[in-house]
Amino acid sequence: MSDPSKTNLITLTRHVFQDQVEHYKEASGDLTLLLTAIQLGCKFVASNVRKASLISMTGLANSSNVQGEEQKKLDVIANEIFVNALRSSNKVAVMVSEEDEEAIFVETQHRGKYCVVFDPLDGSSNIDCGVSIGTIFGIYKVKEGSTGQISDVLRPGSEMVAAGYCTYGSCSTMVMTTGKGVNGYTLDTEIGEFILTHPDIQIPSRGKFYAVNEGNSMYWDAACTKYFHSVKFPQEPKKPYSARYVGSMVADVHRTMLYGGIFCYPADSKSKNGKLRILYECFPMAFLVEQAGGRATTGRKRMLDVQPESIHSRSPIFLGSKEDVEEVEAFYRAEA
Ligand code: P6P
Repeated sequence: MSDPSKTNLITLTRHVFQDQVEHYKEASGDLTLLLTAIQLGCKFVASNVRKASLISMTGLANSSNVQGEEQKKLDVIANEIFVNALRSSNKVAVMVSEEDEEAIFVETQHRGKYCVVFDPLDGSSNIDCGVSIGTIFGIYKVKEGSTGQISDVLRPGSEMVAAGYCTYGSCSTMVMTTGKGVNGYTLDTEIGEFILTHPDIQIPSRGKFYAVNEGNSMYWDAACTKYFHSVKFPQEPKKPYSARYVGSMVADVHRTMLYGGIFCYPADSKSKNGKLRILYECFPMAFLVEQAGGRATTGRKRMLDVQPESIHSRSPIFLGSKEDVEEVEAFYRAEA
């Protein structure tokens, strides 16, 4: 009998379908098909990211997005790839992209029952120097009786039905949840399939790493300043944490998911609501972290309980190992 790991490949599609049959017997299969469209987008982007320098796809697209950020050529390409893949799936009613100022309402003949919020190429400022970047997505089901309107996406993250990210780095790994735990799938570029490589990811209850942009330290509030001081100058016999910060959320969160520790983008005196966007950065990552046994907070409130005011609203976020995040919350309670 040959090695089953080599002859009984569990692809993402097979695994999601198995999950659907086992846990969602009444499911129509629409979410599975939608996730297939997202997979296509990630495979296409992975291919373009890998050869960006070879096909002069690095550099600027001479345009800027709704965030006022200069768009990279790959930002524009990735966004169009995902919008087309989602529309042609016929499973989507509303799309929100980091790259588009307004939500996209899918025309009737292609409309489905899901809403997808996504950042097609997060961390794209790192493209030109080859640092890992990624795609982040979250999925809501339209509300009962709705055919797709803005209120279907301006909802707490706790109402998401699925979320995930795909890293584009030394390998392309899709990490995803449909509400029954978290699994990781690595892209085998030779057969074009995401293969189950990280079943049932569990974040360690405490880590040894902290990830934050220390360049913002002078702007931090008291709770934040005291927390990071506590992990850098701990009382005996505790040892200091190690600093790890890529500046690409998908890379920093992926390390936190696998190794434990804490990833933070706090609010500060120059960014009152922090930098990261609630719908397509904070919520999907918070959903994944909680499903893997971790915790995600704004410092004062469970991240997934936040009610976004607009599709590009921002929030402070601290996520990762449960005990590490609980320590941050204790510092914020003490300063309340
Ligand atoms: P800073 C990338 O631009 C991004 O949106 C996230 O991927 C990343 O975590 C954050 O911004 C980095 O921001 O201010 O530390 O460069």
